[in-house]
Amino acid sequence: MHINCQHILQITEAQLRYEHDVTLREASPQALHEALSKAVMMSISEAWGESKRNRMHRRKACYFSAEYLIGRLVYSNLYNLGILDELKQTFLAAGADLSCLEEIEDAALGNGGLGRLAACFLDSAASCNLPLSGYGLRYRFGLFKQRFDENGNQKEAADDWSKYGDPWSYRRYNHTVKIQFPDHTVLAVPYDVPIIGYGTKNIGTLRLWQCEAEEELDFDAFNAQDYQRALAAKNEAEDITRVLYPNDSTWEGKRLRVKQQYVLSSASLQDILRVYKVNHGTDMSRFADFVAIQLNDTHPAMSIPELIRLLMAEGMTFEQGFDIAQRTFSYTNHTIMTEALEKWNMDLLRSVVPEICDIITRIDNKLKSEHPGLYILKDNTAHMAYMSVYVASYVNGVAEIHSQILKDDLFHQWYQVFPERFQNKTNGITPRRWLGLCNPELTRMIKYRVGGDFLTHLEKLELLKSQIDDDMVRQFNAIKHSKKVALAAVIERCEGISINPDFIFDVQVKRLHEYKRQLMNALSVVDIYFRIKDGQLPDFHPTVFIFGAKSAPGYDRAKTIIRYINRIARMINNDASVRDKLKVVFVQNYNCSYAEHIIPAADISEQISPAGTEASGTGNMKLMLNGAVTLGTMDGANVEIVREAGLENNYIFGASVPELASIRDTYWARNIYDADPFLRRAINTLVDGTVPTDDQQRELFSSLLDGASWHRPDHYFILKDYQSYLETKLRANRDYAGRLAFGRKCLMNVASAGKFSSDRTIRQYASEIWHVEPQQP
Ligand code: 26W
Repeated sequence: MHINCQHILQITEAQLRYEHDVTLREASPQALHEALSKAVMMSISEAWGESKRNRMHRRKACYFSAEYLIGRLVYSNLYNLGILDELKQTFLAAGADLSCLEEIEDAALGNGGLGRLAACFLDSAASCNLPLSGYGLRYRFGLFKQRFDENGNQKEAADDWSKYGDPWSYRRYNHTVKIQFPDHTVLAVPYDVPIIGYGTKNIGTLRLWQCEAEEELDFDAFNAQDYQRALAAKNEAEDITRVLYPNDSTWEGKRLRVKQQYVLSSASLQDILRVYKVNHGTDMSRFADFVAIQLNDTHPAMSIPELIRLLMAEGMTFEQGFDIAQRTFSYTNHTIMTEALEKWNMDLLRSVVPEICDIITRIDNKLKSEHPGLYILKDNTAHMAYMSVYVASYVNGVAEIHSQILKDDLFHQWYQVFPERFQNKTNGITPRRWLGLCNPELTRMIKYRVGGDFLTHLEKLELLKSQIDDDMVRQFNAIKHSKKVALAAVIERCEGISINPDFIFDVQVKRLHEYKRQLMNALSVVDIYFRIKDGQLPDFHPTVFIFGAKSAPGYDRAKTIIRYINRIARMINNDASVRDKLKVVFVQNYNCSYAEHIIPAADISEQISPAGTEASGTGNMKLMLNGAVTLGTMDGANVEIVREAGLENNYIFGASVPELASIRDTYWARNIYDADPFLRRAINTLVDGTVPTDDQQRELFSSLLDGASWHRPDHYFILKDYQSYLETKLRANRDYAGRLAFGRKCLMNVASAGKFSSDRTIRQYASEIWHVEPQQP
């Protein structure tokens, strides 16, 4: 698509004049953002409409997801349009520096991996000209903003991401639909976000639903001066999409969440049915020939009974509706942690969506008559994952090892009955945002060697392998250093901590969860700290350990771990005797935009979950693509990362899935504690006053050594894996001194990252699950 930068500048200036009453030079970042974004929206509108018309009569796929972690859109959209650099020049010449847009807030309409994956998939589908539309919810407040108080506690604040406007969406009130609940009806109003493909005219659509009341104001109540009641319906409706639930991997059976899920399901299906009728007429029997729907985990699983309900309202029988639903839906599982699996109490469900309950009951009856032994309903509880497996055409995990565990373990009985349904789709990431945009320096180096189109043909990275020589390694090392200098400036500005770019940057960034073992990382840092002070690690290469993580606000253990790491950081950073060796930084409010600074600067990527717990991981892929080596376990996508890049170029440690399975019931962490004085000294800092202690740290300590009523000691095998972890970490540290040999390992990782493009993943979904074809715009 050709977009004229001078033209964008002119429209931006006009917008600024009549919407904000300022000149380009006077404009605030927010005003500039709004005006510039609107100018771009105008200039893509024709291509967007054309893309929609192109799709009308063809088979298409819809992605249903409660989360889209799209982050900041302005740079990535300009990047995908191919005008970012030129536009920066054009604006600079006119007196505006677009780097001020770094101040624009992220749209954090997701928690972590699952939400970011959905965003990467949309980028890839648009770039690959695949007919995919996203459906989701437009939360007024996204994932909370995080800061740390003076004691290192996580404090949450509301994320009012659209308070200065949301120029990257159009409100489409004419496509509003009604959602019925027993006691009231609400409106779902769609907001459409363009998904701009890279290097193509094709523009996809993300449609986000916002709940509003049918009647904003009850005038009778207002006249009676009862203002509460006058606004009650408005508030009750808007409450539904008021806030994103900040839970990641722990499930809570909340009423409002049922409502959110039902709105997502019903509004999206009503919309799809409306469009189907426009394009294909009123014969609904061919619905599944034209529409495939992917359920991003079970959060949108109520779509299954809802589609059957809507088809029955059109005159079909239950059996006919079921058949169409079965041919329409597929289901992706993203976690095997049992505490994350959605199980709704039927009384709660019935009080919010009674008709959905009736249909779930009929689905369950059908299942039990066909396959005694399998169930969806048990003990008055609906198991949403089981319903999804039963009705879906295909069920997939998100990395090979994860898909295998689904078959062997979580869905074993189902696999025996429906073996042909089970697939794997190893996750991926969009190389545009996670290399092209965040690391233009490395992108330029690679382009020069493998060709300009590698960001859409990431397998071409392989061509680097035969070219890696000392010159190239030096060039890579220089780029890495420059990205470390840049990150150091960001950290200085945001955290007030200065770090030395000559240190190793060891990075663990991801949601805080016990299974991700940030605590194990922290314990190793404490251990290393004491050993340095004891003079035992004379050759230790100076290292800064960088953490970034949000904890679910109600997850007390995770919050305790954050505070503990902050206490460790304070102790170490204030100890002048290790100043030239060690630094610990826990960045505040880790999000997409922070990731875009941290990831290109990392030397070592920590991916340290116990084998069999992390479904895939996608941060591991982003770090690999930017030339970090992985310090990790044989878990999730790490398995495939080391298969591609070589064991010798990464740092793999810890017990395997079968090893952990075989010790699960007999493992006694305290034996390891008693036998290892170094580990003991590190663990003791939770309780011995080395850093401030408290009841929660004591509880954490005893959860490791004694367990609790609901779990065995050291549930996530920190002590079990510790020794091999520390050894491997120290080996990586020693290897780093050989700057050329280490840089070669980094480059081998870059060159092996081709598989992890989400272009590859989305093409596999398109051909093996959705059966949709790319279409030239
Ligand atoms: C209902 C509470 C809840 C919320 C979110 C339960 C579970 C989730 C998600 C499934 C958590 C999540 O983001 N899972 C991550 O999905 C990524 C994309 O597939 C994987 O790479 C990560 O390994 C997985 O943890």
